[in-house]
Amino acid sequence: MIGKIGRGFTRLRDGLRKTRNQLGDGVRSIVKGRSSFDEGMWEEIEELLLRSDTGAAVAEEIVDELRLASGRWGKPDAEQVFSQLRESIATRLGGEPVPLQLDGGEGPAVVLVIGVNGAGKTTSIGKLAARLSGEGKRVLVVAGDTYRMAAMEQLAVWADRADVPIVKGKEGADAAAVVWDGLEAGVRRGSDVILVDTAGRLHTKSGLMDELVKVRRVIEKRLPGAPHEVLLVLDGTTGQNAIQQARVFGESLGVTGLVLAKLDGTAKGGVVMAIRRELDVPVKLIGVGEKLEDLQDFDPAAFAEALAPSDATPSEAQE
Ligand SMILES: Nc1nc2c(ncn2[C@@H]2O[C@H](COP(=O)(O)OP(=O)(O)OP(=O)(O)O)[C@@H](O)[C@H]2O)c(=O)[nH]1
Ligand SMILES: [Mg+2]
Repeated sequence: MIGKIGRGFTRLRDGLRKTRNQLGDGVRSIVKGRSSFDEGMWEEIEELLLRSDTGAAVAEEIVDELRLASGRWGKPDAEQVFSQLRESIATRLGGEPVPLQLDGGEGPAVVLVIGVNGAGKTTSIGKLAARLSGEGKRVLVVAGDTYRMAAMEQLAVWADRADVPIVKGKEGADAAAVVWDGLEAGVRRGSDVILVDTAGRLHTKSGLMDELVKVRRVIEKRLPGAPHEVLLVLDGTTGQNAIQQARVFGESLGVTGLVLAKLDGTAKGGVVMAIRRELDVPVKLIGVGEKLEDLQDFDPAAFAEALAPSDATPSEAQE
């Protein structure tokens, strides 16, 4: 896999270690030492897939594909099985990456970032700001989570690290008003991209959805054509629960892309396949760690490849 070998791929592989230990290494140990394909083996593989949160339908389809392919193989061979597994996973993930739409035309591109509390919104914005700024884009972040001082401060720390300006309001200020000011500032400064952070939980009586819908409307009004992206951040460690959240947000807010955060913290990385199957929205970014460089474009082929069993080198064998 020349071309995939690089720093980004190494980080991806490291970040997906838990899922890989379960899936890639798991399949290898199931297949190793067997002299023939038997029912028990398929069941064990299906069980592994289920444990990584692919969902029942995906697990069944993948096992069917493996079973079919096994007709061409003489006897169980871990490498052949994984190679088919990788192909099945990549197919489930939908082939080509879907890039972020960051072309704002005449004005800035606006990216609205939403999700339940603790999903990883602020962290993902910080990482994205650093990356885009590193690519030479003029980035502005807007602290639309006005309910907690700490939330605005957290975004300010990220903005500082990424070396990009931030617009924030007073604690308890109307989020939509702060976002309006943020867009004004972005237009005035000639920003290329405006990243808008939002609250995950409100400390007032109004519902979160109502507030987010209002923020979205303000963006539409201030900049026709915006928001260019509405990114829903999902916590990868919640597995299948993420799908239900995506449905709720998707209905009211016109989500254009998913960010699956914290994949490094879970063996349930198979949930990406379930998401792809159940939802019409593409996964655009994945979070594989807490550092600035740990937010990656989601690439189905690289993701599948990163789940390949580790060579049992002493260091990896110990993990
Ligand atoms: N390991 C790991 N941790 C992450 C990742 N993304 C976010 N986190 C951590 O998850 C926690 C919550 O992240 P935040 O970015 O504050 O989440 P949020 O959605 O902004 O939360 P609220 O503002 O409370 O709604 C923090 O401790 C982050 O460091 C990731 O990709 N990997
Ligand atoms: Mg936050």
